[in-house]
Amino acid sequence: MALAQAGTTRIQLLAQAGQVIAPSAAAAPEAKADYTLRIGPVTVELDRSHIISTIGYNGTAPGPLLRMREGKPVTVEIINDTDTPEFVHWHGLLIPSGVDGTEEEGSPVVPPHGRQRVQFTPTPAGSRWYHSHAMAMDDLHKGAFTGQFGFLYVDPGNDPGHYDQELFLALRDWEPFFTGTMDDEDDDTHDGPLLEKPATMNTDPDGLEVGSMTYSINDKGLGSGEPIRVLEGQRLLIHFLNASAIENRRIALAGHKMKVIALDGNPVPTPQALDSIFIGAGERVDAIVEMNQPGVWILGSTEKPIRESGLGVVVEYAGQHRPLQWVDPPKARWDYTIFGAQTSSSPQPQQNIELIFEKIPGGAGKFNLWLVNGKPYPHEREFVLQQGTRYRLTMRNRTDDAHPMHLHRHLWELIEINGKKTAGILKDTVVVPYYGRAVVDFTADQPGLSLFHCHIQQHMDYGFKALLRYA
Ligand SMILES: [Cu+2]
Repeated sequence: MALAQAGTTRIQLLAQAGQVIAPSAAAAPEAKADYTLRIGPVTVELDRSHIISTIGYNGTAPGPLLRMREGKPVTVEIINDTDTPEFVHWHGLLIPSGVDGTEEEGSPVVPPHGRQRVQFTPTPAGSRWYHSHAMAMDDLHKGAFTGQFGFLYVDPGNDPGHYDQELFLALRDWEPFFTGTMDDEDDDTHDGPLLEKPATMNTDPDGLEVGSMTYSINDKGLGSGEPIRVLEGQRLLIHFLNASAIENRRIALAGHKMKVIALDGNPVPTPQALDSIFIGAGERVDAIVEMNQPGVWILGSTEKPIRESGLGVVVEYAGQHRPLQWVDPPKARWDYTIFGAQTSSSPQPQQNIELIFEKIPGGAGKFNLWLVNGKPYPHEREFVLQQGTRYRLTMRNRTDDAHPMHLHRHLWELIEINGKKTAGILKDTVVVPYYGRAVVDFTADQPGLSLFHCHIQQHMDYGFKALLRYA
């Protein structure tokens, strides 16, 4: 492909994910920051009848796409124009605790009407993102429920660029509310026996969870905003992000297969072309799509009510005036292991850490309480790592929800999902199936505090987190 030729389209499409900030472009003359993020009120016009008032970065939600070069140090100026203390977390980057934007790790707060400057060296290359790490508790106008999220792409030194268009698409829900009836897609996560189902169940009534009825991809609901315009024969590289504070999602591009080449920004050993893709909250999936089915199609949620409430975007081939089409993809279970290698080239773990997840229905007053190894956050000094040691985390999910579990500042390798073995898949977040099990290995090579938590904001706020520390 001709890079110069694709350039115009690329920038045009990036604009859908907020403005592109190139290094130095946004810094004030007196400040030498490479990037500036200003936290403040934004309005998001999902469509003509849904205009959301929330908090975002630089006047948009999603915030600007930040492109950084792997290994090249950057300075980011964060300005907080709100009355709320904030934290900007750099999800998926291997950077020190002090700049990770996480209160529990001791990162400094961005004070209300104050500013903060952070410096770090972005690594590894790939699709990362940034978002508020503030607690929300019972306030649905805080933390990840707001529009404070954006893509961060760390460019490798040598991008082969075998694609004609590059898109950054974030899945979102809006206008969250508390509800006693959650209907989610967690069934999708199961492909095997209920290995962790307790023999006796707590049958107390569940506390309130958070739901939504308004959705978008980036800042537009399905049918509003510009379609993704393609030419027959093009190859799209799509960077998907599930920026939801609430739920895991499954998406499909009607009429097309999407070839998954990277998970959480890290290339997978065995790319797979699939009819639909499951993305846990906080996860990223990179996919290549061959545009070989002329027509006008929907790319969106596989759940009809969610798609029809906004979670989708139109993909339109040039010169096509056919009606908009959706085709349900075949039902499938999500199975990370199909992207893996047969054997791992990593060292064997030296120590095992068991992590048992439990839910106390209504244990936090109106809400559920979430336990890691029998207690909610904070733990005392349970999880102390020795630098250089390779650890195996065995996550046992004894709850009826699938939880997208995230470890800050480290990459882990998937070893086993519900008893199925795999190797070579590097991630920072993994959806642990309901009543299921996930096993991951990682090397303790990032001294400092590291937060481990469920990426569902409410679960994290009500106990579902733990700090890993170094001896
Ligand atoms: Cu959770």
